[in-house]
Amino acid sequence: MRDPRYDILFEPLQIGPVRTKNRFYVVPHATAMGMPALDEMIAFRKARAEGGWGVVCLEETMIHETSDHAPLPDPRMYNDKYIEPLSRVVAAVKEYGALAGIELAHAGASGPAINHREHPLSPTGKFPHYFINPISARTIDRQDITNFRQWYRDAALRARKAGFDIIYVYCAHNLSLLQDFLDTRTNKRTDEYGGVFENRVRLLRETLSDVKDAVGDTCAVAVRFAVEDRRRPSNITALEDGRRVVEALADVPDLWDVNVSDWAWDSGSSRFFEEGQQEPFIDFVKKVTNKPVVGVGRFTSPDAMVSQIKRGVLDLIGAARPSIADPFLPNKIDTGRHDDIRECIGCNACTAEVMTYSRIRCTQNPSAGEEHVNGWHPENVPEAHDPDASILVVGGGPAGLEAAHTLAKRGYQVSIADAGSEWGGRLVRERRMPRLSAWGRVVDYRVSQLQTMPNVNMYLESPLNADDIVGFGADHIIIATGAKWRGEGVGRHHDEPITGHDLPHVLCAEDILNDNVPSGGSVVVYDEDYYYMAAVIADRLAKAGCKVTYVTTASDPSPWTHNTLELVHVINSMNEAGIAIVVGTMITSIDEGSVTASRLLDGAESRIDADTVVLVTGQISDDELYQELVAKRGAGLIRSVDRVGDCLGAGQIAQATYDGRKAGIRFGELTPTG
Ligand code: FMN
Repeated sequence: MRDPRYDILFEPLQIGPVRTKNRFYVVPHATAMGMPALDEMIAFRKARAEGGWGVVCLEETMIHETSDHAPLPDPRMYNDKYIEPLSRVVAAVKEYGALAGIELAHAGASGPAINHREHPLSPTGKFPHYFINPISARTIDRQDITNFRQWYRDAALRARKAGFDIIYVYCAHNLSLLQDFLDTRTNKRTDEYGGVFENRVRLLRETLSDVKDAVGDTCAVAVRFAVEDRRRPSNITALEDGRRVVEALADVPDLWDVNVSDWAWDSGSSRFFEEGQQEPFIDFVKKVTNKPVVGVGRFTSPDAMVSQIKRGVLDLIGAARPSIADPFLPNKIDTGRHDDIRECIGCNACTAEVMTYSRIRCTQNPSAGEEHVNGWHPENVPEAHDPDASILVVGGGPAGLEAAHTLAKRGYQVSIADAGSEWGGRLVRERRMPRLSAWGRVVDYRVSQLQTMPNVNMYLESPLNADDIVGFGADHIIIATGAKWRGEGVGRHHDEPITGHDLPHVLCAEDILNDNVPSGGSVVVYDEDYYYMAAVIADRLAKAGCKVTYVTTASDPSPWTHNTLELVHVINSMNEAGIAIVVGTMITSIDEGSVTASRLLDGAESRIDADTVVLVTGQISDDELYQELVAKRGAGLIRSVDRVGDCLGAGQIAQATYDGRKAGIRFGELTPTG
């Protein structure tokens, strides 16, 4: 039963010539599926429509061969060949009454166009800035401008033919030719498309008018426009040209989809940005235009959504990550099932997959990207092959909780035990570290679900040994005992322990996670893990008053966070905290009061003062119990045993929840391992 406070979210809304059934709007976002994995893309989008979103949009879809982000497989609308395949996405979305949107884009100087070996285009020739490629974009001339306008028109007509209801013109993220024209850093032209504001906005105005002329009688024409460039000083700000663009084109498009650029600020992770963080930049838009406005902000709370609408900030609630984490978010609000919402944790595992050109994934929703490949549904699971079968899950971290939840939903008799006094495994401690509190939602969602299920028994403070487990008599056992951080320094560059690792002033991540924190003095944090942990520990120690030097063999601090769009924010926050950063450097030995460091580039040696050293070089799976049970299985004392998550191989939490789901779905279907 829907709470009447949320009725407003379910009001239909007119967008130009089309009408959305509600205000839940999946904004354009990539899945790294594109044309090569069309069936996967169809299944992914369809799940969002099924979950109740009024509008489901496709990501950046390139209008011409001069524009591609290869190796990222963006969808295309270059020619008529693409109409039929994309019409299948539309049909899948419309099956559930959602409108289908498509974001027609030209990457301008952001894409190297390497797939087609064309020369990328820019207002004033410069290097493509998204990928480092040895090709310069060429300056777009008058004929190119005429062609560009024709490509947009043609692509829009094809999109209409494919059945799309909302057709976008893309001008955001510093990834668009149209944005390159607005920006005085990239547009140095002296003709009527350069110089004064009216000239720089000309191509966007013309393109919007062209697309409206072509398809505006039956399709809504939207513009995705980043009103503020938050990355660097720019003329595009909400006080300057960002606002002037909205004022100048106020009622030209049927819909304003507004955000900030570039991507690392738009899809800002929860470590650095709160829900609704874009409001101060976009809140002027509705005051300037009479057309509907959609905006984003990792919205998962229905109260925050209602507030956006009632306060006149937005008309439609845009979502990328919250819709990835919970495709059924609208339906859950509609039916009053708020506790069932799987809230996005803002970890950006989804962007990481796009950045690494692999199928989209999600920490909270392991079915994301697996709808077609594995046939996984965000909400439904296959029925138990035998509802009397009992399963014991040992370990209550992300993998164990997900396995238990999946199995319990399937109808099995599930027991889950953990030695600790709190559910969450690695997240018990990690969620208390600086900036990681939102990740606790992984635990909270699963525990709150399990606690309501009659076929589930949950046991905390229950350390079980192999004999206990045999005595428990479950039909199947899943071991999810996690991993521990190494203390001896073996890592990416060290195959052997680091000399001096056993000195009393040398700690590892386990110590800091256990709150064994030095109260001051100089500390070297050594990172060979390359993800978040070392930077988070450095932050924790700086907050505790230590003088921190972060040392890594990588060429950037926390280099993998490039993929989660956090790298720039990690560096900024380290600078703000006064943490010294030393990259490309290996610690070769540790002595009393200092470490010896060797620069990878030339082997130059130096000493860095360190009253304390913290090694963050890797993890070791805690799989002793699993190995003992494998032996018991060999002796015929238990029937089957499986292991999941960090116990199998330590990594991202998204991998742990995926493993848990896989073990939960496959039980009864496949012979368990071990
Ligand atoms: N925005 C686009 O305009 N086009 C894209 O192709 C696109 N790809 C994205 C892919 C992923 C995995 C994510 C998370 C975001 C992408 N975005 C893209 C940005 C989102 O549309 C959105 O503006 C941003 O994530 C903020 O919304 P959210 O807080 O609801 O995630």
